[in-house]
Amino acid sequence: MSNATTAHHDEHHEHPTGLARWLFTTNHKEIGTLYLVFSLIMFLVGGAMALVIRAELFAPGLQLVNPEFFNQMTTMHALVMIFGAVMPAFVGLANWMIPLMIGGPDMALPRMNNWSFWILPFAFAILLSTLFMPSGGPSSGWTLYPPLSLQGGNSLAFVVLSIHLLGISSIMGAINVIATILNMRAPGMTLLRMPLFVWTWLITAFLIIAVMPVLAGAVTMLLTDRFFGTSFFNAAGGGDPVLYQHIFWFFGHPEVYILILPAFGIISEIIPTFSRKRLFGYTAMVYATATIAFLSFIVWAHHMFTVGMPLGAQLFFMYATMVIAVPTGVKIFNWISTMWRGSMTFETPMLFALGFLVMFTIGGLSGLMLAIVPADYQYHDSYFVVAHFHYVLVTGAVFAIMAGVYYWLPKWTGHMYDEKLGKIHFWWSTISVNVLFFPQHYLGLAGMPRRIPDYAVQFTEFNMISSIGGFAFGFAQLLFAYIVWKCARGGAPATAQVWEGARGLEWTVPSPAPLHTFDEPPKVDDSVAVHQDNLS
Ligand code: HEM
Ligand SMILES: [Cu+2]
Repeated sequence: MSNATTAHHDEHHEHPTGLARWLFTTNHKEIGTLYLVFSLIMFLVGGAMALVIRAELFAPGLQLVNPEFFNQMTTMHALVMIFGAVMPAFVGLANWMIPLMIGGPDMALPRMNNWSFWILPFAFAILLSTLFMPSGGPSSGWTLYPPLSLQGGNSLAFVVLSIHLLGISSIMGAINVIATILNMRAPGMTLLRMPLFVWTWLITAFLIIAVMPVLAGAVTMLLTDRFFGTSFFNAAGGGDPVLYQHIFWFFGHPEVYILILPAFGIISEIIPTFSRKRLFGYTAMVYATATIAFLSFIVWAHHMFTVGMPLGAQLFFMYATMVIAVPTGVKIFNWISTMWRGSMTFETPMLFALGFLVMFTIGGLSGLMLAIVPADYQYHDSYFVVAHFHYVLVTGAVFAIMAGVYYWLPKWTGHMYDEKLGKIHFWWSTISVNVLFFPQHYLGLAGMPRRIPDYAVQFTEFNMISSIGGFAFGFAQLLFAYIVWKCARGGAPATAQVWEGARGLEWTVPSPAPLHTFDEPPKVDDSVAVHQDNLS
């Protein structure tokens, strides 16, 4: 295969520098960097909010913040982490890697790409500014359930506006991903030769387009109920607050898969590389991803078993939810089989991928417990739910993002990161994250409710342990920011292939990847295809 990377293109048009370069860029790599840097900042902002929560919960009673502010912190923490940290990180990785992986010169819609990103800082400026308004920020939880969410101040209007902006950004990003994957592949890069990260993103993009408008509809109805006299969710006016929960979770459950499917893709890239084998069961992985995406549309009411729905509905949603464990199990099985008898090494990306494998599975198992209706009557709205979704989102989604950052950082910067610090970061994070979240299972089972600033004294010890873990985990992430910064500044030069076992087009271009790659499409055949079931 010819190395199609050419430097000549860079001279054609002079490239703006400084602020203008970043404001007006249409280059997928620069936009990818913008997304990733933005995501890291939001991760630290959302993390600071989490530490406010954990500091208050260190001991029973009210010490540091008043309950109003505490509720704003739980709400904002979730919104910032979901829409500001995890989703933009995946979009950043998509921008950087999808064109490189499919042998395309850029994203299909570069100007829209610029706009998708630049909406984000404005959306978050609006959202975060509500914290400084007289009525304070949103405090009803990220789910914004009425009637509670309608009982706050006028800042709700700003929250709704910011959610609309975030939705617009996500939908434009998703359109771009789909258009890129369907149109920009190099000749020979058939759909079933695409790396799994590309596949999982293609499917995720359809989920985004399908459900972000549903969220927009739900919050618009909140807006009109609050400001324009409608009664969609107001029983006194003929409406129904449970309707909101149905609409919200029709968005919300697919949303949790938007937050995890690209993570599955990253893990599917890393495990074969460090096992020096091809991915086991490539086609099954593609079908499992599509199956999970389909099922994610028919399980939403497992978030609302306790609202008083018919038994038949409870049974349907319980069994449908459990069925998701089947394709998820296929994935776990295939990752393990990929490692089986491989020549494994344990560099930092692989450590994070293995941490993902073990701890995401713990989150999946607690999810299965929650899916059992009579059990959920006990667990619902308790700290057990908090433990569940942090295992799937922090040790799942966030660990996968970190694995991906360590994996591709040498390709982006041209330098190796500090492996020793990376390993310290992994072990420090892994130990502290379990100290942080594992005790929360017991707190929930023992009856501690979620979203409260104060608790009964018998919960003290486990809350203290959890808070200590929280601060330790938080400081570990400052180390992460330092490692990334240090790697961007310098370090041992990286080769084009970077990792001995790495396969795929992204490893055929030099490190750092030049601004323009694959101006002339590479030729792709089975020898370049990353994974093919019928190959050894
Ligand atoms: C085997 C897979 C899974 C099952 C069976 C499952 C099941 C459940 C159930 C039944 C609940 C509702 C608990 C309650 O409120 O009483 C729940 C909550 C939640 N799950 Fe999962 N889950 C799974 C995977 C995931 C994944 C992959 C993610 C995200 C990456 C996720 C994120 C969440 C979140 C964020 C909540 C809490 C939502 C809220 O109330 O704010 N889950 N899960
Ligand atoms: Cu769900």
